[in-house]
Amino acid sequence: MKERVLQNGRLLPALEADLAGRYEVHALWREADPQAFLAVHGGEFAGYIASARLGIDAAMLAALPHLRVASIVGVGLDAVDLAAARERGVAVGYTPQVLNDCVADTAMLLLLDVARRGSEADRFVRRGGWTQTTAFPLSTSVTGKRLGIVGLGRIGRAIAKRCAGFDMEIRYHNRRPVVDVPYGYEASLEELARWADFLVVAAAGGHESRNLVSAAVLNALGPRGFLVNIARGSVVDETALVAALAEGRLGGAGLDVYADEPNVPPALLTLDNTVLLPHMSSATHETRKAMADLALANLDAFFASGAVKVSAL
Ligand code: 8YV
Repeated sequence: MKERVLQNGRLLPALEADLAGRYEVHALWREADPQAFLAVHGGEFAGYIASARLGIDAAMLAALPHLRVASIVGVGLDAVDLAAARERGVAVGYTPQVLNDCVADTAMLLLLDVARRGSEADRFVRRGGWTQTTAFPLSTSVTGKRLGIVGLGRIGRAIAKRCAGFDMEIRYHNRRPVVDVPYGYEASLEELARWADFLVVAAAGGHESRNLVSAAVLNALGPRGFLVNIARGSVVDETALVAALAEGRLGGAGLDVYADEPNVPPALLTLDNTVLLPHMSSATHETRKAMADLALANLDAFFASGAVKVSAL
């Protein structure tokens, strides 16, 4: 008999097809009233799968009383109630490592774009600006500049490696210093921002890092500094960020993530010193396939052996 798996939200079509081949999958997103469905059928599922964006919260765990395993497609666990899963004895798999390079590449895309005014220049050419005015304004060099990394985890390190190739001087802020890296540790995020030309946010989301990049940090980064965020919108005080950009207290921002996705603060849309992406840092064919394969392997391993391949607990 095939195990019953609840699928919350759309997934990559190839992953949906693989899941359907192995499990009896029910697509919760097809239900007109998901709560009513769960009230009647919640007890039928042993497995659950969702993107990191949807995760699994305490209410969902409670609605699935016989759940044994949750497979999260992604690395960020801010939408996963790990304590509640642990308490209920639910195994949680996720997909770290396989997306490090792709997310770090996106950090570089944003860093280079916002500094060199790439997207702004593209808009300038498209609206015929080149033929009407003498020159596009100068941009800011990247090579040899100072990079501050907020959160030197797996992705932060991949960003550092890339920036080292641009001869950048690298320092980082973490809750604790990392022992095996050649980069300087800065205990105060505000000091790191004061020192840095570019501040790249790669810290995990969740309540512990909420608004870590505060108004004071943004002011310290200053009118010639640039912020890049490929982590979670919640790590940055978004109201303070919008104000700092609008008032010229911050040089620019390259953002892939926002506090209330998919809603981007309207003020950001009107500013030329922002580069705005739709939370797509892991969204390449190659990386999404690797994430899908690992998410599937986590479910398969659990049902075969009682343990996921890569556990988040
Ligand atoms: C995706 C992500 O948004 O891995 C994460 O934590 O934020 C992204 O890779 C995603 O959840 C893919 O399913």
